[in-house]
Amino acid sequence: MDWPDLIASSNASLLPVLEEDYGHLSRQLARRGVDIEGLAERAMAFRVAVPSWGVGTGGTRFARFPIGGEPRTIFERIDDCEVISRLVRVTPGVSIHIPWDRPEHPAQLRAYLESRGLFVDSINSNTFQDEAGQALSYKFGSLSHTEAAVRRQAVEHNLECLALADALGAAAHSVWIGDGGNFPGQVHFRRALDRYLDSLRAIYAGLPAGCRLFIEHKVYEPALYSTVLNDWGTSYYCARETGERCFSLVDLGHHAPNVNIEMIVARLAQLGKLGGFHFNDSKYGDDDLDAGSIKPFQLFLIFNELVDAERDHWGGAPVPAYMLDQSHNVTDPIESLCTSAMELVRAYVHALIVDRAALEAAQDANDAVAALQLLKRAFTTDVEPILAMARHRAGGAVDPVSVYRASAYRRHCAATRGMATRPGAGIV
Ligand SMILES: [Mn+2]
Repeated sequence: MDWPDLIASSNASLLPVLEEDYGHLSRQLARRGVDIEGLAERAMAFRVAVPSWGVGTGGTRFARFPIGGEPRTIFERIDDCEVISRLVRVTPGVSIHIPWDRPEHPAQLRAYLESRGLFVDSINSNTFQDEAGQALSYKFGSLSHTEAAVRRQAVEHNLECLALADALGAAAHSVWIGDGGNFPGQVHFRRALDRYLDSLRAIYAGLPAGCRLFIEHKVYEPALYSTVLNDWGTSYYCARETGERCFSLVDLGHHAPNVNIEMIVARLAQLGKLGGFHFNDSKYGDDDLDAGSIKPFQLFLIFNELVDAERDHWGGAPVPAYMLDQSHNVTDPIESLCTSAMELVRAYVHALIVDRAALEAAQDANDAVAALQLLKRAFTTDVEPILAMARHRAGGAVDPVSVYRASAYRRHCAATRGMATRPGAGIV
């Protein structure tokens, strides 16, 4: 697939109109004291990691509908991640999942990624299902299990992930557990949390230098009554108790409907424990829809807090890691991941054009209408020309989905890879 050629010829036909729109937006923003070139540079520098598990079709509790040409191995998953990176230019990082992506030779995997301009951004452990041949079951929990031997097995799995993080140069290891109860009375809430924390400390003891430990809370599912790490407050407490390189990870879909997630983001940033994100979107209880597809204003408000927190150096914490975590049931995963990454850049640029001095003045004057207007003014500005120009300047596509469709990449993969038979869903 000659991507540079496909991208160049598509861009050439779109550039005249893009330049006109970019010039118009440039004058519009200049009147507001905003330099469009600075925004284009920030858009080009934005980074979000794509999940290796997201390039295959996901599924629901009911069914999975595979498409032809899905990746069968970690190497084919990386090939698909490379396509996304070539088109949108903001996704060189790949989040991998163990055991689904367990490499036989880590050095070989690392070289394969590097030769494509990619790298492993984070490792994700899996103790929410049983692996073939596994000695003990996680049916009733893993890191918080009532039996010490099961907890030890789950800790050992995470230590294996940390060794891989070290070998692959990953900057973070993310832990999400499915532990919890399905019925009132099933789980002793306080003891289960104590056991989880003990296990977390054992994992933290094996954390390689330069690597951060992320813990991901989730209000429910697969446990449907109570979850051990259920909310951001519990996550903050556990991260603080575990150590200075342990941080809370916010998965946007892991909260109850109507929860003020932007406020959670502000709290964690203020407390110096915001580790990163799993971006996606949600309407009801589903937690893996495409980022920005349901609640774009919420996504903007989250980035508004992030841009603001960056000015205060994240409360002393390292720069948060941005990752996508989605399940693609009815779309081509490559198209979903491309458009989702672009939606994040859009929310970021929208947040960058908020007039922060005016917003603070409105806040100090208790002028609610002015404050909201300032946010809406940024949010309703069509910044697409900035995003498209940034992609073009970085060597990506002005219109990534069109280039992808014109490439017939999936049809090519269907011919070489066939129909995937991978079981299970991609819901994490
Ligand atoms: Mn997640």
